[in-house]
Amino acid sequence: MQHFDAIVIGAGFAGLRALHELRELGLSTQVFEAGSDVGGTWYWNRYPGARTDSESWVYAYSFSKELQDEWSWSERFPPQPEALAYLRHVAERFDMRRDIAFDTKVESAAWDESAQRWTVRDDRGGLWTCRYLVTAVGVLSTPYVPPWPGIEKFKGEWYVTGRWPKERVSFAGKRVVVIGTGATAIQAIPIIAQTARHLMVLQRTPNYVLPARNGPLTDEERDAIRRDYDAIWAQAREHFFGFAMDPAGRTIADVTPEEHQRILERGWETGGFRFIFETFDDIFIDDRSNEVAAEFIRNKIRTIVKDPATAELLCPKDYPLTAKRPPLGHFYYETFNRPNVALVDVKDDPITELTERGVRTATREFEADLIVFATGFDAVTGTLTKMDVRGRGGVTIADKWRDGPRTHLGIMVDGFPNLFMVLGPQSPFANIPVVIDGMVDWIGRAIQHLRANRLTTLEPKPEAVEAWRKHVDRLVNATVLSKGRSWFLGDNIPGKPHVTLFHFGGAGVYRRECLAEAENGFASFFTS
Ligand code: FAD
Ligand code: NA7
Repeated sequence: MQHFDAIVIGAGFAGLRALHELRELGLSTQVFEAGSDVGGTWYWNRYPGARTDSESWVYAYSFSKELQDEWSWSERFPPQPEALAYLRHVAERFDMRRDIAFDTKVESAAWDESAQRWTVRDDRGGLWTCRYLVTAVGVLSTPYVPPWPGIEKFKGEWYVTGRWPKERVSFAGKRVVVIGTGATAIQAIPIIAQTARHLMVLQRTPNYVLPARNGPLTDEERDAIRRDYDAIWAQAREHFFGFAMDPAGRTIADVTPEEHQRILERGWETGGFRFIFETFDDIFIDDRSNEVAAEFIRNKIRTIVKDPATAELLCPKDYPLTAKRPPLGHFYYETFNRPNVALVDVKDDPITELTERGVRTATREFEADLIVFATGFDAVTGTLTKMDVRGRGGVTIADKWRDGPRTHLGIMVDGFPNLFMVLGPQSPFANIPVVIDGMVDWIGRAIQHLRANRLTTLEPKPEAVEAWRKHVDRLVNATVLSKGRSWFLGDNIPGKPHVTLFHFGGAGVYRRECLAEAENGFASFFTS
């Protein structure tokens, strides 16, 4: 049984960042990755149209000036192959592959009380031990497909977006059914529509889709980004959602209704999340402001989509803007003006089964040659609870979190010493590279603290975990976010507890909360 100072599970954005940090501390580190390459999200999500919704210049690492200087993004919102190429470049640039075991899934990890170590078992028969276990398993890494009966009867092709094959999938001449209208489907639908004979979109809940306004970056823009990287990162670290944007500096109440429309129009044309963050600062905390922005979007849908019945179906009406994560569209609404595309509302006529010919709802059957399941993920907790992770006394993390996750800082769990989660539940909902950077930095500090003080274990006190739960609840309740049904509240999966899975207090605030813990000598933690 080989021993490492640290084992990292996952070789996506978080796992690579963690490996870099642990190496800098001089720790022997082994990474296990279920996929055949680095990339995580960008390795698995190869569906047509997949690309980031974060602007490229902040969807990157900030730990190396040289890396920043040598990498050039081609577009404002890079496509999946480019995001994957970036992570491959990082792995090679920092000679990371030698410490990563690919095609190796960690099945279990158990805290060994007597040895004060973790024992880790993989699916190839490997058994390992480590002092520090770092999970970097992703918040959107376990796809969810509702358990409809009948898939084995279906005679056509079918694909799950989060497990898209490496081989090219052709839609040409086919009758395609897409199930779902979340961020993933909204990226895929316009591309599939270009070649499918017919595309049927089965929608349960419409989304507020913001236009991405994607485009290539010019050489001048790229030079400017490189020149300004320090300022860009300083801005992103402070921004509530980790983007390089300044607050709008105004609320809806500050200006006239005519001004509302002018400002929102400018935000709409600028594209991306700037529609929300550079228009009015109270969109996601004030119902009235939210409704002004929401109605603006509904009116845009009614203007873009020519068939009035389809337009009304596409208009979200029973939850506020941002109460579901707003997707970015690349001519999404325009796609419904194509003669080969149809939208069907399955809210009151739910899908019941898959048949030999296609998809059946309570009252209808939709024939298909190809079905795309864009039905989301068992988000945030799913990947961790499906692994057999056992802390003190053999308690599994799935049991510990039966009524919802319990963590301190979204990084550590009481009863699970030296288990460090990058992007654990109750960590910030924000542009993820910014969050990962702060979390991994904190993990590095915690391990340094242990080593400098000749300590072996770190584990949060139960009262700190309870206080963090109350804190994240308070934060979400101060926003409009709790007024919808969303995967970030566990609502997308029947039976999953309805609890907030994220910290909605802002990326900058969170970073300071973490730093305060470190500077306070880790007072909320037991050490031994
Ligand atoms: P992942 O990239 O999910 O990597 C986790 C890795 O862990 C996977 O490779 C998985 O195979 C591996 N793993 C899991 N369990 C095990 C196990 N038991 N054993 C071994 N390996 C295991 N975020 C943004 O901030 N901006 C965006 O624009 C954005 N766009 C997105 C678009 C899509 C389509 C999706 C699905 C997500 C998007 N996200 C975005 C969120 C995205 O997941 C993160 O930005 C980021 O990629 C997460 O990195 P990660 O390393 O934490 O997790
Ligand atoms: P989402 O946003 O969870 O979207 C899943 C979609 O699938 C959504 O439209 C769901 O409708 C739909 N869905 C799920 N279950 C059903 C059933 N039973 N019947 C009909 N429709 C269903 O996942 P995505 O992959 O699109 O996006 C997740 C994140 O990945 C995204 O925010 C980005 O960060 C990347 P619902 O809304 O639940 O009614």
